[in-house]
Parts: sequence; structure tokens; C-alpha cells
Amino acid sequence: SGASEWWRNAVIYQIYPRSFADGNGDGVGDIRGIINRLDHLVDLGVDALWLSPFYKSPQADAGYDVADYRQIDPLFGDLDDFQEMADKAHARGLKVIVDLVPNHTSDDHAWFQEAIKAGPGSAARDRYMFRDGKGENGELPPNNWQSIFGGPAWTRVDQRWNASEDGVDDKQWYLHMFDTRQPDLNWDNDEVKEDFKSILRFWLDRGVDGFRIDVAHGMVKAAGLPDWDGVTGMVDGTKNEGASQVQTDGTPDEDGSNGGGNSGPMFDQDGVHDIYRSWHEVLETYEGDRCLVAEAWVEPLSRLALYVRQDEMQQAFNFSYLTTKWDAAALRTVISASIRENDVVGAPTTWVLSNHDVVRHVTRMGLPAVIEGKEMNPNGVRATEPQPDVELGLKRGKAATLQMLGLPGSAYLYNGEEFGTPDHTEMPDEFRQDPAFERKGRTEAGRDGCRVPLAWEADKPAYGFSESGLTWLPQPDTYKAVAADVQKATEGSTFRLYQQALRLRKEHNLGLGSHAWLADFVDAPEVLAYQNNDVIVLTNFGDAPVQLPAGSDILASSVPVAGNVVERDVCVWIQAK
Ligand code: TEU
Repeated sequence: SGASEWWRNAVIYQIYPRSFADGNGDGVGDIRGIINRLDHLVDLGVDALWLSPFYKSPQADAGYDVADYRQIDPLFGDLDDFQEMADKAHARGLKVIVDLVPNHTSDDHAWFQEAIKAGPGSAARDRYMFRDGKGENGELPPNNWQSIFGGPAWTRVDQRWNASEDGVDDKQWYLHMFDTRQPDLNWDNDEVKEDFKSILRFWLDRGVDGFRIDVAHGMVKAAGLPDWDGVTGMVDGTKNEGASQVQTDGTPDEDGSNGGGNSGPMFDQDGVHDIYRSWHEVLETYEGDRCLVAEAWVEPLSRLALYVRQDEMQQAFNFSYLTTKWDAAALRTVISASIRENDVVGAPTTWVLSNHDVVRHVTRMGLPAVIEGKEMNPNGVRATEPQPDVELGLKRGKAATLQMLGLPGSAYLYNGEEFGTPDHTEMPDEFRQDPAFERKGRTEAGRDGCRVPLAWEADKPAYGFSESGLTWLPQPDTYKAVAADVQKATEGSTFRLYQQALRLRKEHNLGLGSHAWLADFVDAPEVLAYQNNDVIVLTNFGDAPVQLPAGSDILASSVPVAGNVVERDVCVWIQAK
């Protein structure tokens, strides 16, 4: 209640419901499991939780394929469980953000089922992106767009269903930027617009504090759906052979662009902003501060900032930061651009290192290709591929986290990172479930490695994830060391570092602080140092150890520091005098 704008400095913890904690023993995490573990979030010291989708879904894309936006999938529980979870989170002072998936529905959604039956030209088809094909008999797709999960972004109706009920030969195609089971909605359609406003109200009425908007940059497509000579491929741009200007080595331009964005006629069209203005108005009619967070792979940062103008969303994930290489100059550029562009619109900057779509940062930062600056947002890793340097990844990962948590604005954590959880980089192929794995012909590992059920108790079956010992994806043996109970009991653990940093961040009000580079704090070119309020954050990226000024009072460090000497890949927080 009141105009607290709580999100401005919030640390927001992403729960991936199927992998957080299992309350009913079926091997898939659920809302009961979340309720049982809410105290962990208090112990850690975060301000809010964001739940990836738990709605009714055939789970073709782990719930990002929604069949009913107003129901909970039985896998996860029911609406009463949700209400209990939200109430208990609120009672602990935690805000609750839910995930909204407006770019596409599941093909199980009643609207799509109706559209298939109703046939070409019907009002039901107008809610989606149906088009006639090219070629003599419409045997070619309407344009050359490729799905992000691989293969054409179009499927012809009669490739999957028999002719429509009235027997008319149905050769229309429908657009799906992701899986064939995720048909894209038509955001020019008034019913679509109205229904999503009503879905927002449905969850706002149940007390949610905000929404994370999936593929927020993709809902509106360029008029006429023109062919594109680029390749939609990957979000990090590394596979976008056709899209020239995009850099891929994690070296940002002055404007912060480093290949962390999507481009093409299916992304970042100006029309999306009308939708967000209308949603902003819906949120305004509610008591208390509610927020919208854009998942938008948009560059440059000045384009991303348009999503967080005063009358639009409150936050947008800063993926340019996530895809920047481990390098003082590169990070300096992207941090400056991030803060500068958000200052223009008055929105808080966000920081994120891991989520359910990317290789976890402790693993990512240990991968040979990443260390060499060849690839900043690799798809998952599997046994046949170069394995990470685990020790280096963890060291850099902890330093990166400490550096991130000192910055002003809002930070996002992905469940498990507080334990130093790595990706499962040797998961056998037969367990993999990411639809992109099959669609890309098993050429890339896909995103399962970062989605493995969490470890809570080192000596229990399934490391305490599930009482039955079942897990929907296999856990690696290395999970014993990152089990919550071990981490909590061990001095100097990753968990203790997160806990300490979050406490200090609050004490020194860093989330609402201001950022200033300190060029001359130490005499070393490969050091990045900034001051936020009365805390100096210094990271050493160079080979040479750095001696801190005499009498420096170290508040926190990513690894123990002896004699005020900061080694390579270490971040320290120092009390400013
Ligand atoms: O992701 C959008 C997106 O563009 C990517 O992060 C994508 O997941 C990646 O390129 C796949 O290789 C969002 C969700 O976060 C993701 O989990 C969903 O699969 C996707 O939308 C579709 O809803």
C-alpha cells in the first residue's frame, strides 16, 4: 500500500516451480513445495519472488504454453494452494510476481481449438496468425521466418489436423515463433486485447504484486509479415549469421549492444508499446504498487528503455549485462549505458546473471568458449562438448554476483544460484525435455541443464527435493556440495556470501543508491571500482594482484582476502571513508 514503488530496489528471486521443491512426491516441484520452503527466502534476504508459469498447460514448453490463464495446472496444485502461497509470502513481507505469456497460447487453449474447427476466415482464426500459403496450392509457408526453437515458424493446419469440420480443405498456416504447440496470438484483435486485461485483473484480484511479461518484445509483428534475410535463431545473436551489425563476443558498443538482442520484423515493433500503456492503466486501478517486468531481448539499451517509460512497464530485464564478457572495460561500458539509459526515463536499472533459459553463470563463466570471449550466451552444455572449469566458473560467478549486488536498481536471482548450483553439463540426452533440443535436431543441448531440481538436504533421496526420491530431470552427483543444508552450515559458502551481500545491500541502501566510477582508487587498469553510497565495490579482472589502500575496511569479499591483497577474479566491498 502507498507509493512505495518497492520494485525500484528489490532483489527478486525467480522460482522455477517444477524444480524448486516437490510437495507431493511426484518428482515435479509444486506450490505446496514452495509454501514449505518460503522461510528459505526470508533467510536468504530477498524482497520478492517471481514464479515461472504454473497455469494449466500440456507442458510442451515447461508451462510457457498456456491452455488456461485462469487455472493452475494440477501438476502444481490449485487456486487455493496459490492463494495460500501468496498470503503466506505476503505475511513474510515478500512480494509475489507471476509470469504472463501473451505472445502465444498452447494449442490446447480453447481459442486455438475453436480456431482449428472454425476454419479460414472465421472470427476464431483472427485471434491467431493464420495465413494462406505461397505457391500454387499454398504448399509453401507464408514467409521465411524461422522458429526460435528451430525449423519454420509456420505449420500448415492439415499437417496436424484433418480438414475442418465442414469438410473444406484447409491449407492455412499458423505462425509459431516458438514451438509448433505455441501458436502466436494476433495482437490486433480486440478480443485478445480485452481478455488479457481481464487476465491481469484476475490475478491482481488475488493479490499479485506484479507480472513478468514473456517475450514482451515479440507480440506485434511488422505489417505484411515481410520475409527477413536474417536468421531469427538465437537470442544472443551468435547464430544470426544474416544479421550483420550484431557483435557476438561480449564486447559492447558505447550504447551497450553486444549481441544480446533479437532483431527482425517479429521483434521490438513500436506497436507493442500501446499494449503496455493499456496494461499500465489496468494496474493503476489497483491499490498498492503493482509492476510489470519486460522479458525483452532488445538492444541497444536506449530501445529497451522505451519499455519502461513512465506510462508503460516498471522494469525490463537487462540482458545486455548478462551477455557481456568478464572484462573490466566491457562491463564498465555496459553498466554505464544501462544506468544512463534508465536515468533518461526514470526507471530503475535491473541486473540479472542467470535464469531458466541460459547456462547458470557459475557454469557459463567457466566454459572455454566464454573464457576465450567467443560466445557469451551459449546454449546448454552436454557431455560430448567442452566441459567448464568448475573452480574458475564458481570463482568468477561469485565475484560477478557480488559486483552485481552492489549496483543500484533491482537484481534478479535464479533459484539455486545462492547455493552455487552449477548446470548439469553431462545430462544424458534421453532425459532432455526442452522442445528446442529435438526441434534443432539435437544439435544443441537445450536448456535442461539449468532446470534441474534443487538440492535441499545432502543426505536425503533426491537431495531432499522430493520425499519419494523422484525428480523430473536427473540431478548430478555434484549436487551434494550445493545442497542447502550443507551450504547454510558452511562458513565461507556461496549461500553465506549471498546472505551477507543481501544484508549489507539493505543496510547501506544500495538499491536506491547512486553509482560513480572510481578511476583512481587503485593504480591498475584491469580493475573496476565504483562507489554506491558509502560502499566501494572493486573487482580485479587482471593477472596482477591489487593492493588496497592502507587501512581499507573490507565489508565483504567473494573469496577470503588476506593482507588487503585482491587477487584476480575477486570482488570486494570496502567501507568508504
Ligand atoms: O523466452 C524467450 C526467448 O526468446 C529465449 O530466452 C528462448 O527461451 C531461448 O532463445 C530458447 O533457446 C521466453 C521464456 O523465458 C522461455 O522459457 C520460453 O521458452 C519462451 O519465452 C517461449 O514462451
